[in-house]
Amino acid sequence: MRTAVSCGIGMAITVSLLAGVAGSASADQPEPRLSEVNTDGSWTPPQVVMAQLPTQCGGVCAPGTPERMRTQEVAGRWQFESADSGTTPDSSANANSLTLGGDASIGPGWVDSHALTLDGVDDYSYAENVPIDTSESFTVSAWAQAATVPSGGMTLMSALGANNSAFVVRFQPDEEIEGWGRWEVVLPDADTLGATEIRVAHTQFLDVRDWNHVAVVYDAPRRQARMYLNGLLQDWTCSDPPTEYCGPVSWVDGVLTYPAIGSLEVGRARVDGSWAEHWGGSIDDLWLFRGALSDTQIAALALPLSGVPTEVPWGSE
Ligand SMILES: [Ca+2]
Repeated sequence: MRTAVSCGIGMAITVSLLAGVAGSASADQPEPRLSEVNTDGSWTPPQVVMAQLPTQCGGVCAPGTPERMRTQEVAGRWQFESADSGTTPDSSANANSLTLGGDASIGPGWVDSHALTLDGVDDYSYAENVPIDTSESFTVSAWAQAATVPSGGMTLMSALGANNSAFVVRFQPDEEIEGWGRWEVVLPDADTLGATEIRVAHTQFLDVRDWNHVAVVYDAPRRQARMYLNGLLQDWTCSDPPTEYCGPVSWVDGVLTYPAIGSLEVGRARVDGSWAEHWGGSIDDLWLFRGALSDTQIAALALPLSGVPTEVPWGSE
């Protein structure tokens, strides 16, 4: 896990190093410690020191808890570079392969060489379990491109509960402007029919027929859901002097989520008891993380770079 170095720890190590160099000039002094952690004279890089600190506070972190003190782990990453026996591998340590359903296939890609290709009719991909607790902080991220202008809503991914979906990341096309519309995440507050749904929408993106990077962060301690498009939150600030019109913004506070006990679905959602909203086009480099990634980390994920290692991006708060 990559972790930002806090000023406190970083300074402690720096001071210790300087003290060690100075102390080594005297033969009467014991061999200096070169870090605050080791007793054998070896030095541990700051990012490893940080990784050894307690990080677990899950969904009960007090407001304002630094992000580095919360869990940030890669729970799944699917790069869609290959398929074997109807599955495509998970690059994370969980090795949680996605099953390809319908005529889903591996086609031309955006990140590295290939991507998941879906027909928008009955293709999909899924894992039997959602490898994150969606009632605690989590982050999902993927690249998506529609093959054509969609005639209705299309789902990038969803996480099933018993009765509805803990989250659905979807695109809703505009009825008049071709290729336009809004990206949104739908978050019911309970796994019950008729639960209250909170939607976080984002309307600043490239044409849906271009590759767009979509990311959703649920920050449980803050009860905040954030949606990023191409690495950015939507944030239309008020004019100066302020007017009544100050929106929209792509985050919402006061969001409660529940744990998804069903499957992770890629390219479809469960609507009124049936599979619907099939994605027509391509999906690439899908990540799931435990923990709420920072703006900086989301921006890093939104760079379409090849050969990115499967680890938490640098830049936690
Ligand atoms: Ca790929």
